[in-house]
Amino acid sequence: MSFKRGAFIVIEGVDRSGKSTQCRKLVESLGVKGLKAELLTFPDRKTPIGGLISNYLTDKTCTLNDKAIHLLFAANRWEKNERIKDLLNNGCSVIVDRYSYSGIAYSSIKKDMDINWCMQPEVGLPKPDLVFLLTLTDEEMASRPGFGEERYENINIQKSVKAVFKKFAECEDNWKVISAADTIDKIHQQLLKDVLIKVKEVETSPIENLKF
Ligand code: Z5A
Ligand code: MG
Repeated sequence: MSFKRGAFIVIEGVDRSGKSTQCRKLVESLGVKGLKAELLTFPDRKTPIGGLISNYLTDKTCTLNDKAIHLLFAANRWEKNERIKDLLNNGCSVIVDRYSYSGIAYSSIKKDMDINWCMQPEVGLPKPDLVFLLTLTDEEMASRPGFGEERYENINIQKSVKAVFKKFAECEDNWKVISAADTIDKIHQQLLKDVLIKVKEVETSPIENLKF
């Protein structure tokens, strides 16, 4: 019997676009269909590096240097490099809630943070087979229940981040833009359909690495 790897799926999008909801539902539905799937979330706040990130996000008085926090977010992904590859190589699909593109988007909108510099620490990480971008119009974004208390949770930052995500979706070959304004179930059915196709499509192809 020939070896079959899992698919590497990422969901990106602005705050409250439903990423975590959709990631959980995908893992659940793949499981129901007898397909192995595991959920990973970035930032992963449970590791020591993730703890520093969580403190930065929740404590707005924390004055960590912009390049330092950028590298911590990237390091938090590198911590999971082997885990992601092991899962994929063991035939388990990996569903990821935010990835390198969030890292690049949220950092590169800051003053004096060059986007090419921001991309470099992500180079060499496993490349997703498919990235879903959940989109909301500015009006829809503003109408979602109030932002929380964390850093970055304001409409101007989210609008700037949305523009970076849009550029990725236009330039990268493996992105699919999905309106996040539909019902949770309708969005899920759309995503699941594409994920099932992707699982079949990549099962015998090598895992690629990110390059920008
Ligand atoms: N960040 C960074 O700077 N650099 C990096 O490298 C990474 C991240 C990886 C924390 O991220 C911050 O870290 C984030 C980017 C930055 N800052 N911001 N903004 P996070 O992932 O921990 O948190 P978040 O994604 O921003 O927020 P969130 O609340 O987890 O959003 P979500 O996952 O997209 O949404 P959700 O939890 O699935 O749903 C939110 C609510 O909407 C919930 O009540 C749902 O039931 C409801 N919902 C979901 N879907 C729908 C639909 N379709 N209709 C109506 N209501 C819905
Ligand atoms: Mg979330």
